[in-house]
Amino acid sequence: SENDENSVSGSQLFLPSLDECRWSDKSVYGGKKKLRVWCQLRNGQWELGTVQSTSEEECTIIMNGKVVNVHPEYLLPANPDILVGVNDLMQLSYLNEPSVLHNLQYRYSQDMIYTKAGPVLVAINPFKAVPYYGNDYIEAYRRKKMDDPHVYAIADLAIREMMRDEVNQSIIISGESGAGKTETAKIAMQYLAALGGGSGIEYEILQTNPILEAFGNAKTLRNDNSSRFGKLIEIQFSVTGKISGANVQTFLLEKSRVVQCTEGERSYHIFYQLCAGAPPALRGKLRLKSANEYNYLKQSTCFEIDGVDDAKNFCTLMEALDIVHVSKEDQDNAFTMLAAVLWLGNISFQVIDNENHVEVVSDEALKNAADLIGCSVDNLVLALSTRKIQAGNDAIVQKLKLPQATDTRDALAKSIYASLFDWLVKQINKSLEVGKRRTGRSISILDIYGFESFHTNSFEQFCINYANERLQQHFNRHLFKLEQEEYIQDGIDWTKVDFEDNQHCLNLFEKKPLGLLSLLDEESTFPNGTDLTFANKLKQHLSSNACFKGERGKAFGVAHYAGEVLYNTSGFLEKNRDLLHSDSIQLLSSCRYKLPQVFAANMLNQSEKSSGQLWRSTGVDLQRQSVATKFKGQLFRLMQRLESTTPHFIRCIKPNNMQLPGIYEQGLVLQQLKCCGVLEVVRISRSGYPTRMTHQKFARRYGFLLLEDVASRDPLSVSVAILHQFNILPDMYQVGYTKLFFRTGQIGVLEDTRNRTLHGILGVQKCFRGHQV
Ligand code: AOV
Ligand code: MG
Repeated sequence: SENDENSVSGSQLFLPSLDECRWSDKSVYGGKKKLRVWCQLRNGQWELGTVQSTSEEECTIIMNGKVVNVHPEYLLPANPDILVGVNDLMQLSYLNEPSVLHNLQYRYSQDMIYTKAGPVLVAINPFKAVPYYGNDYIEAYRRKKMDDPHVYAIADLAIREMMRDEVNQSIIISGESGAGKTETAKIAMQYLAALGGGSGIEYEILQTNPILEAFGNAKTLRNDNSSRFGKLIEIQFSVTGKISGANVQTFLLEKSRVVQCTEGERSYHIFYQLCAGAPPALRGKLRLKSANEYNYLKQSTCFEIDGVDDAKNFCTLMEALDIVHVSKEDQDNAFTMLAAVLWLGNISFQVIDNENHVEVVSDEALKNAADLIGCSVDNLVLALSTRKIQAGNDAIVQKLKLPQATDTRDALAKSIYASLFDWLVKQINKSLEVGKRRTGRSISILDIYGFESFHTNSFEQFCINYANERLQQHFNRHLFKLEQEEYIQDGIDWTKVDFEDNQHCLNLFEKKPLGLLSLLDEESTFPNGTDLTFANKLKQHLSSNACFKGERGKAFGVAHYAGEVLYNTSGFLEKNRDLLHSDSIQLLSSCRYKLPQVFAANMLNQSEKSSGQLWRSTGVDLQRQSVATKFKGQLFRLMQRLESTTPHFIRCIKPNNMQLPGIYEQGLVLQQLKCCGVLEVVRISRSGYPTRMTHQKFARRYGFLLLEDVASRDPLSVSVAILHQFNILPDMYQVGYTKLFFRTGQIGVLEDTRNRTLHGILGVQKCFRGHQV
């Protein structure tokens, strides 16, 4: 019934989802004058206006002092003044898009960056220091002296519910790149550390942030400190509510950044920190040069970030590593691996015949790389320029061509870096671990990449958006469940509440054998599979799926809950295979240093463990689980863990793309509200009954509007009389045991009448007084 006969398209595209009151519906609006309305301009922006007169076809509005005639389709009711800037969007009588946008904008202009949307906390990035953090505020929220929405309030609720129910909690933070997820996660950790602190382990937990950010964050075009991995940190508490330990789990680090980097972006912070901040002895040992002398770093001309001191951050990092008990020796080992990666990138090849076969150029880079990973120059040369192929019982050594050699070098660099990252996380976990007991007293904070839709979307976006699709389902299910519980308690019919499920889209990804992931894996195993044959296969098998759209060439579209995204399959197969030649692994395992050996052992171990769902590739390339399958497994385990927790949701919003304070772009905010599902919550509650009022309160508030005398009657029958007199349609409310439940907007109409009647009464009184004088 969302389809209105009158509905038009074009600029009205997103109207039907939230206009809980049809403007053209005379029973609600007919003939009402002086009403405040939102009027949509041609550029999509909304302006506030006042209705002068209405007819079927046209409304006359005063807007910015001018009189304009507008088709009712372009109007939505605005909230009364008293509701401007409410700290919970649920308090709005009208939940339409302009009202929500305006409310958030008003609060943002007052530096009130947090607002509730029912159970969800909306956080708008201030892009400047706001004075709401630190011990005084923590204390205020702990003592409940403060009740404005805040991350602290969410963290506080999580602690209380954890202690009360002995159920694990989770704080799930989502939002676009640069929206403030990582900062928000740190603010939540700050609060938990303050309340649960005492043993000292809280300092260690907080110090994981600079470490993981150094190794897993980078400057991108969207965020100077963009996380290139997903993170779940579980903080465990004792019976008395003190922090006893923690555990960090990471998801899908963006490896490609180690070897390639877009102009204006940087590789991982740690490389620049190391180059700028390593003390002289270390510099000498690692043969370090400045960042702009390394090929992997100089693909972009950006080496520094405004307001960031890489050298100083390197000192901070070393202190943090000390605090989480990574020994000086292991720190040096780790830095050595980083230097090895940088020098690997400077290794070059020389073409030696007309078939493009290569030799490794014997230079400083080759020598340094070999020394740093701890192998002989000869072995490194062999690993980078030849490949062993098994032919029957014989091993043949084949020379590599230029692109293969470059790929081999880059794959080695990427795998060393990714292994180092995993190893580091493991060290951190060892240090934070408190035995294996699950206490039912933990709070997990999830800071994962948000939904992404760019001009061109590749494998990374494909995985990221799949993850968000899973999270969205968790979000829906949970919020929907919450609603239902209250309805059941009050004995009302909740079957009338429905919400949009994204199960179809998840099926498109996960179905076997004909789903996006299965087909991707299948094509990845075919020696002759290419990005184009993959795209064609998708079109061949999935075109009947409503969430799938075949496009020309290598493109395909997916209708995500947050909007349609067009993917380009270029690079999908290679990124999904993520091959590392077994020669490279052998090289690592033959190195004389500890870390390369550990890395090699892990890689071999991984390929053995995954033998169940293996896909095979050519020759002696190592058999491993595909990246997509591995990610899916991780996500499933993540969802299982989250499913057993009481979730608290925070949705971060980026108000502009310039990373500047004070600028609120309506279109951008709206798009995110929709993408990250805030409007969805609003919509869910709209199809439910978000406004609740006890029979008593309702009777007291509106009883005087009744034409009949009800003084002697009980609150319930007074309430019912009010509902009848005001012709509130049966679909619009439900009567519970203790409360009345209303659909959005219904109370707004009653309030309006109440206010006008009150004004009328006051007017009459004034008039009488005039007479008396
Ligand atoms: P993200 O985690 O959501 O992006 P961040 O948490 O890194 O975004 O935030 C980006 C930048 O916004 C930070 O570096 C701060 O400068 C600023 N910022 C965010 N929240 C606040 C706050 N509460 N107060 C002050 N400044 C803030 V990404 O990891 O890119 O998805 O991948
Ligand atoms: Mg982040």
